[in-house]
Amino acid sequence: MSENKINVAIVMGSKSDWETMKNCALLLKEFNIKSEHRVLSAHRTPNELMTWLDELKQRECDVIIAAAGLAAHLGGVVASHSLMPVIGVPMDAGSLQGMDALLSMVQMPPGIPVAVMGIGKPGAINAALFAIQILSIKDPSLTTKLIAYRKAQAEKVLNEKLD
Ligand code: RP5
Repeated sequence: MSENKINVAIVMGSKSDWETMKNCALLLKEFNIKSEHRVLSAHRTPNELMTWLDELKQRECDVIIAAAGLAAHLGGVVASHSLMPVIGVPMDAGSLQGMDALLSMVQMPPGIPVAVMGIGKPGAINAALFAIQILSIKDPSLTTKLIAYRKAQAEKVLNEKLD
């Protein structure tokens, strides 16, 4: 196994996406997942993106989470250059409230899949959970943690007090 192995890599198109994607990184941390996050853009830094993807292959990364707004090509470009499962998170970054990014990400041509989550924070949280569920196929300790997470979530809903 590679010395620098990570399980999940988060890439986002701009620093302005970080406020939303922090929710994803925090959840991965809560589950003790080895991860890293980078700002790299399919449009603004295409060469550096390719170099980083090559590094991820060497480091035997398992899953990539790609977040971008506007004409969001990041998830698709990452998926086209790798065989790692790619989870896309559309960012609410412009006048179309993320619908532009959602459609850009989800309408992939057949042959290059991207697993697209919802727009913004809910998508960021679900991207982390989906990545953990993928990793749990080979790591039963993560399944145990996911069961506990869902139990805590259900208890919170059931104990909700209304005014
Ligand atoms: C996308 O453009 C980024 O992912 C971001 O969501 C959006 C706006 O980027 P900035 O102009 O804030 O850098 O590429």
